[in-house]
Amino acid sequence: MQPPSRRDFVSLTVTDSGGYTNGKQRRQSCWRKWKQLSRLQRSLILFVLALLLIGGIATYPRLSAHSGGSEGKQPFVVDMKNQARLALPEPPSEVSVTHLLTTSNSVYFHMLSFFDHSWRGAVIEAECSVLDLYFLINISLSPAESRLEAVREAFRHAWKGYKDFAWGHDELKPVSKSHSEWFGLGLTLIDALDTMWILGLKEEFQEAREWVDKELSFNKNVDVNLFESTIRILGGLLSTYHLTGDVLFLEKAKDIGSRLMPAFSTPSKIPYSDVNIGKGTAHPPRWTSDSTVAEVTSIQLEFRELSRLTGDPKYQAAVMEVMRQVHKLEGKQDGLVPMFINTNSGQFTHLGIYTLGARADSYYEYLLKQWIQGGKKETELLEDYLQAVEGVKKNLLKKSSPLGLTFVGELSHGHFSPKMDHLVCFLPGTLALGAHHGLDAEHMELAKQLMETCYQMYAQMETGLAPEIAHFNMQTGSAQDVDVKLADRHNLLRPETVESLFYLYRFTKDKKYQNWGWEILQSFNKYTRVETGGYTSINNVRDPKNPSPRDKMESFFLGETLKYFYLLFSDDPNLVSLDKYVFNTEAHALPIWPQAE
Ligand code: DMJ
Repeated sequence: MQPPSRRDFVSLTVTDSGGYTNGKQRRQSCWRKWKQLSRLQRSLILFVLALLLIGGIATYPRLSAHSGGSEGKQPFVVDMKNQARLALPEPPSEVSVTHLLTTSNSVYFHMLSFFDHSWRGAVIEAECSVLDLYFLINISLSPAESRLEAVREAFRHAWKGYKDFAWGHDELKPVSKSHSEWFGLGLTLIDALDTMWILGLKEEFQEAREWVDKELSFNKNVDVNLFESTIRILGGLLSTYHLTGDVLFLEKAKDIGSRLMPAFSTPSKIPYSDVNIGKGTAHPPRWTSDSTVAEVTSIQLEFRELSRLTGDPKYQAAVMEVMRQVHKLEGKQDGLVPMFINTNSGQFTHLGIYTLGARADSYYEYLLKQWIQGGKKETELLEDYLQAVEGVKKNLLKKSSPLGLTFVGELSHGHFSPKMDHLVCFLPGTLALGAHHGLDAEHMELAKQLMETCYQMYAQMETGLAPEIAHFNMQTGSAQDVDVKLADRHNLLRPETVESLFYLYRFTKDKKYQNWGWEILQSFNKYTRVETGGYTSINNVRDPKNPSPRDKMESFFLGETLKYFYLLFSDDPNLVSLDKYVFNTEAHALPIWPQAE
């Protein structure tokens, strides 16, 4: 057994090297060791074993029931707060009584916290007789490792639900143990591919690869949304290709990419929202000829990369034409764009409403990220981004009461509304990324302020989970900064805050960002985890007694939220280096183009 890596990491095991069942030999060896100990040592051990036995017996049935039955004698750690079970890779194989003796104070300390359920990482595997008792206390996982393992465990749990009830379909409905179809293309599976790779879940990845190889076909008479299928499917396949080097994913990416191209055949060259990938036809939604600004300006990273990989410039040309037109359009306010654009005229419509939330959000994100992707040479993109940040500062930033949180509101025909979508929480991360790539240090200061606000959108809710939309109080004397309207109380397992926490932690190394993320992960586990597998979006973040499951696990929970949790808890700056990759708006990593090009 390895010595504990920290004083408070103690292992007490009574085992043998050959397994768990050869009682006689082990008993003899333990008995010999036992007799060599002093009376004080024996009393101490007996005292701790008695405590462990009581705690283990009291806790085991509940934990075992929660975790869905027995896995034989495979040791496992239990995260007491989340009631989650983390399997240990290898059974320990040595007696380590000395560790107990030399660090008995910390053992005692941990036993206390174990009993009041505040310590995450107690042990649990008890058998009948004292000498057969097999206890493992804490295990040598460092806090960082155990957080990473908790994310892997959450992913496995989500994946189990998807595998059992929704395999090959778009989304899991974890409560009804069924699935829903959007495009009929295995959306969750594709969105999750690179997450599995990054988390090191090789078996799960191989199964999914097998499905992509054998089952995934884009030759289907289905309408897909251009933006959603670009960011999730094309982005997911390209990212997985880059991380793994497996050309299967590149071939699939080329296939879907070329099938999406009919969307650009419009009078204005501003693409339609929907494409039939089987028939090769495209159309706007039934009720309008408008497209959403965020949608037509957040497909560029993926199509540009497809051109670079295939050597065919048509993909890049189509999406850059959109950027060229949007760059010079009338109707912006200080760099802020309206939410709609017409596919016939190529003009903005519904002028006068400005938001960093739904329908505009990723326009701003992709200005910066395209500039980074292309090696920081495309100055128009940078200019538009910098102007937009100034536009946000001038028109949309205000402070709340009582905490004085900086938030981003909305402007409607000159009227300010203190409404902030959770979607806006991508902004701290994007601002921090820009500062990392050499933009004004003030951007980082603003990023930090907004990060605190996004965290408070979670912390001030009774479940610890943010609502879809928050309204900020600005009157002095308000009791709370964040108000939530009845219709806005849902949480869809969205990633934006965790995403920004990841960027902020990467660049500042301030542990508070990891700790905030840890709190959020625990809240997800407490209120959205479905026992039989999967996580569900919920209707009411203000009612911990009845958060009211909506019975849907969005693909971005696996594609983005869990991936960003993992990256947040990792201290390795080279785990998807931000100097080599840029994440698309669905958290799929695309390479920053080599400078020589
Ligand atoms: C994801 O599909 C993407 O992050 C997109 O940019 C916004 N909406 C969801 C997640 O909230």
